[in-house]
Amino acid sequence: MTMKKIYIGMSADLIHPGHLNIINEGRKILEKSGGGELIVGLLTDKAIASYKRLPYMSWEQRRIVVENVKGVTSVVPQETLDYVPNLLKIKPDYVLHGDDWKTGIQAKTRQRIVDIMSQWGGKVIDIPYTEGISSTQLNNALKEIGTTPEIRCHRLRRLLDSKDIVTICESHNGLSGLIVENTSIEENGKKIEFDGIWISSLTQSAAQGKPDIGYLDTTSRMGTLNEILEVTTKPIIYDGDNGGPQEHFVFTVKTLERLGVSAIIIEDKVGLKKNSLFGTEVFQQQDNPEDFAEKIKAGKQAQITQDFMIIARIESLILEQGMDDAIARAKIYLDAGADGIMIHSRKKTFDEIKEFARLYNQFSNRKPLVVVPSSYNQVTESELIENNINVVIYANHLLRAAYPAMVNAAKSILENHRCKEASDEYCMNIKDIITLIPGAK
Ligand code: SPV
Ligand code: MG
Repeated sequence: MTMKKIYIGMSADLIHPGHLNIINEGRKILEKSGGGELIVGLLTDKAIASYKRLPYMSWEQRRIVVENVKGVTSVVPQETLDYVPNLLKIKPDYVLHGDDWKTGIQAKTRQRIVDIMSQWGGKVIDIPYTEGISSTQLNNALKEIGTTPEIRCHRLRRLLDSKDIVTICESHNGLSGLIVENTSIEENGKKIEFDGIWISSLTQSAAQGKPDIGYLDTTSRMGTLNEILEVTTKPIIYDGDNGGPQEHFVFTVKTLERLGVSAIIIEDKVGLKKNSLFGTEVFQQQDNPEDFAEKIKAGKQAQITQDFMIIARIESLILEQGMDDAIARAKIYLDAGADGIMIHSRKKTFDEIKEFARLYNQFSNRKPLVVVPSSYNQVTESELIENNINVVIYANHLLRAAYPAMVNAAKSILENHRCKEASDEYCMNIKDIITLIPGAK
């Protein structure tokens, strides 16, 4: 009797009876045929992130769990969603999978595996799907439980390691936080959603009816941040304006880290804060790069974990100081310990950011590059990826979308001297709003 090889591909983030059933069926086959190997192809974070949300546990943590499941003889990384590279290497006799993959988007994947396996006489065995439990259900339950500051904080670094581009969307209160947390679409069988949340100084100020001039104090900003933290699990990037005086900045770093925020972005400006998108229309002064570098260093010394990130935002292009100045500053800030660079522009085209990225990408100590395409909004995520840009922040769109809708409703009530038209044209159903948030009833 020849020793058989069985291959089972899985993410195994939350091991449940469905997984164990498939492994058990594999074990039974091996027992009948006189033994052999049961190899689990454990999908890497990168493979999982290519089609759905990053798993809760890291690959190493998942490996430890799966290795200790009865019947598993070895665990190998499956680097892509596609089984084929591993199958060609291992040439298993059987691939086992839940029979739910016979229909829908996975049917194609299955057929490809059937075809490849036939090259060496291998077979696909479809195991009857275990009803009543699924990873999707468990994931939803986990989302309700929430997360911990440590897990949330670390998540941004994991995303940077596993995704071509990390997508971040602005949120300015609990409700918009829920939208960033829960909105998703299906595209070619993949679930697309935002990876994280931007706490914008502009939209947080605007939502409170204040200009973006650094008027909201840290306590007030932390109030909104807490509102958002309470109802979300995704990683958070906090807009820290210029970080304040160094003596204050170190406290802010510690506070954010304690709350589980993943990163703060601070800009190299001094004096009364004005929104960058005004550019040179208003008086804005850039910080001396050496002084700003000192602030970065102090922040890095203040943080306690390895995970928290301080990202330096360069305002040279906004203030028309030229590309050389922007690049020189990027060097100084990285040398000071910055964990990433955000380069901002108010140009209508992507050109100057593209040029910055080209020069920046040649740095030997390059760290993640962050952009905020509010002005050059035609740029696509694929173009950003082509230019090696790691994080895109959609910095203000939820608030900008909500505002005109509210103005329209207000005008409609005034014009009609009643609220029927506003309700019919601009509003969600009353039943929907009272039950919008889970737990309302
Ligand atoms: C913010 O969202 O507050 C930002 C980005 O800092 S910008 O408004 O473009 O300066
Ligand atoms: Mg801001």
